[in-house]
Amino acid sequence: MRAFWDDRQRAHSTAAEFFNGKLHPAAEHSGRVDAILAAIGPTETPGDCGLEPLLAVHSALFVEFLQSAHDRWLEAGRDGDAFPYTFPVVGRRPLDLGRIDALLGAYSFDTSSPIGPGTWESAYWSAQTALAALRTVLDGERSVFALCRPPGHHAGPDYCGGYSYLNSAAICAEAARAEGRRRVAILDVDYHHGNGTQDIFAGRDDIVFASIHADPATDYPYFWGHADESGGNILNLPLLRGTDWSGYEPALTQALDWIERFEPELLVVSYGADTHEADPISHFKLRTSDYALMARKIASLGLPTLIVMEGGYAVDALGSNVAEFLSGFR
Ligand code: SP5
Ligand code: ZN
Repeated sequence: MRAFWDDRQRAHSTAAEFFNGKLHPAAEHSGRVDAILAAIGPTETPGDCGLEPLLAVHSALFVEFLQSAHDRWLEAGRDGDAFPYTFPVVGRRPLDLGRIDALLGAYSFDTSSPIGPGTWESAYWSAQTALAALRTVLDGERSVFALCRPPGHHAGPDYCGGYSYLNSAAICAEAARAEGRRRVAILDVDYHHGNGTQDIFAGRDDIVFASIHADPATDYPYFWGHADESGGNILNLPLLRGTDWSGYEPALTQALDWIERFEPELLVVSYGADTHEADPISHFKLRTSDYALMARKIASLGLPTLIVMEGGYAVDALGSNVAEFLSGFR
């Protein structure tokens, strides 16, 4: 399968994330990519589609924030990565000026996505990687892999979080609409609910979003992904911790049937390998060989398919998990 990747996606190299009352080494690091590249063979470098497709999904103020946040952090006399600490739970004022701490809180929903000196560069090229892969699918390739990193599905119209800054899957779904594909489906099989993608597309009649993920009653991102958020163009299928392939497969069947009834012209898959049994921050029990089964079921829809990399933190298993998934599309 053709695959896209850009080395500028390595520039994002934040040291830590904050949860359970302390800093932990960042789970989302470029070692993940080394494992995947070693397992999937050669990749192609994307061209540059510019800011326009990004701005079709994300607000201009948010994009300006991502571009300038770390410089403003340094100008404020700080060092290291820019971290939010004040969150406006009662509503956000439109912030185009002002203190970096206010901006960080206004445009983030958690403390797992600090902004370092290379964050914008990597997020930008992660999105461009996805757009380049999309181009080849629109031009007739059956299925193509975009090795996106940092991931994207937690990033909303004007917020980052969950290691995500720009929502590559959403950017591609919207770009495909702009290119004349009338109906686009997004299937999110990362362990965590794709809250950003849901927020970007809720209420649309031309783009549908189906997500299979850990029940937000027990798992991040907690405030999105509950079954009762389903309706219209959204389908959420939360599953209990401990779910293995026997529990996962029926949910996948349900999601694929739902997608098929929509008769999409393109499928975008947000693929996270953090459903694997060895994942250090997740609690499903999928095995490496299950990813080929998952992929074969998805491929049986017979749709042009763009595969976008999201999470997956068991680095030792990550290369095989991704390769196994891609093998199911052959
Ligand atoms: C793209 C993606 O997979 N983002 C996931 C972000 C999850 N960050 C929340 C980390 C909280 C982890 N709690 C872990 C407990 C480990 N025992
Ligand atoms: Zn995840």
